[in-house]
Amino acid sequence: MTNNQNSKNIAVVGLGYVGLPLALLADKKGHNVIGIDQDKRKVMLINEHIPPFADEKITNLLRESCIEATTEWERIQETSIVIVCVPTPVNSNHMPDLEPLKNAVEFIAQHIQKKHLVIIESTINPGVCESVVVPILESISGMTAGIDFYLAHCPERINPGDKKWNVENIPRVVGSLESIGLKKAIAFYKSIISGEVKAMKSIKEAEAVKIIENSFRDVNIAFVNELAQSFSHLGIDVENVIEGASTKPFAFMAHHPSCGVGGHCIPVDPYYLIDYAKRNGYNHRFLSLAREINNEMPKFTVNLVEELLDEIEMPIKDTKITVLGLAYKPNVDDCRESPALEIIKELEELGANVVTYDPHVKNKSTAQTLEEAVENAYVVVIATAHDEFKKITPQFLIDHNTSSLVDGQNCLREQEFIDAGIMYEGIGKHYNYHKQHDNSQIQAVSSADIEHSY
Ligand code: SAJ
Repeated sequence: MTNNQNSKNIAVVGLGYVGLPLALLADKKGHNVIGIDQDKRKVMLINEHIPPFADEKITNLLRESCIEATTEWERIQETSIVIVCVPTPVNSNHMPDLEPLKNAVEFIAQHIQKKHLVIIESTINPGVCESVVVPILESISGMTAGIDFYLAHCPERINPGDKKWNVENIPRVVGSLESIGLKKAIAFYKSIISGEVKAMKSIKEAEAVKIIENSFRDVNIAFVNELAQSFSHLGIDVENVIEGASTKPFAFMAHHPSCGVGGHCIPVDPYYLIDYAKRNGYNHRFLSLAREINNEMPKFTVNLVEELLDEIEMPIKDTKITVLGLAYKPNVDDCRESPALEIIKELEELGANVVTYDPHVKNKSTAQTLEEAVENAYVVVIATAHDEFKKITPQFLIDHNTSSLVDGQNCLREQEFIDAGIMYEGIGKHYNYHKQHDNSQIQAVSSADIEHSY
């Protein structure tokens, strides 16, 4: 049997948050998996069954896995399917950066053989497979896509930290240049995935699915972030309004305002469509405006810090401000596009003495404990809703000589902090302390009142 007739041999290129779970799943389902990554340390760790990043499921699967990790592209020749899971970031001007994908495809093109199936899982805008990937594969391999080898796109849907949805049960969509590639790709995913595997009309439609999924999320987050900015002028608690709207059993989907939108998906993917459409004559005003609103949120958060300092007539220069959280979302160690980093940058540009602490990113934190971080801070900002921070009590702040809090994730019960004399600002929960003092004799409705008001 020639190498590439052995349909069990899979190469996964890129062993990060997307590629490693996929490689481990294919291995668990009986495929012979070769993982290819240019990071020698990551390759060494994986071959030692040591997880290269914090993830409980990965740690368990890696313990019993038989996958072989390597930096040698030649190993592709032993396989019949090559799956590309390399990053597709944006650069500092928010323009798509396809270099990692192009580099990987160039190496793959040197080693694919007849009947090879190449699957791109990296998130890309419509048109990339046909206008970027195919030309590279054909020009270097000398073969013709859809005839000598096959190409499909199955956008990744990994959700780091999700306890319910994982690489095995998340439904997938698959598109290809033609029917044989589509059938082969669907057969592969059905051999490892328990969720639905939907065949798309074309490879372009498959590319568009992931982009619109995440653009949908970005515009909905921008919607509530705009409400948060508006309601902070109107004395309306946006989270209470969202809770109220969520009682509608249909046609409403709750999203929540925050200090910003981070990660390698949501704040990135819309730019791929914006750029591609612009190059083809259409200007996505709505997607662009949503990105603009979400990118404003770190500055909006810093403005709340300045307002609290104004209340206590403290200048920001050389004043200790603590930022809790560096990661872009709760209970992960990933800081890509994290709004916390933007908040820190803005505060430092204003001359503040910024102290940071993230229990999941200790190597990048300036403080090594929560207590050390909070001690004598004039303002504490919660930038990430890690479980550890959701346990912070008013008394904890008081014990550490801190009296002002900006809850960038609206993750604490504000009334408890206000009742304890802590100056609290949330995102879209702005309290005008002047008005608060004037109305001090009016007892704010407490959550207890609400619970027992019937
Ligand atoms: N965020 C808000 N408000 C929200 C939801 C999120 O400000 O209502 C912020 C988060 O704080 C974070 C950023 O947006 O900084 C992204 O959060 P996310 O929950 O969307 O997490 P991601 O980036 O891991 O998104 C992934 C995506 N999955 C894939 O692309 C495969 C996304 O499609 C999922 O919807 C999302 O997980 C999810 O639902 O958890």
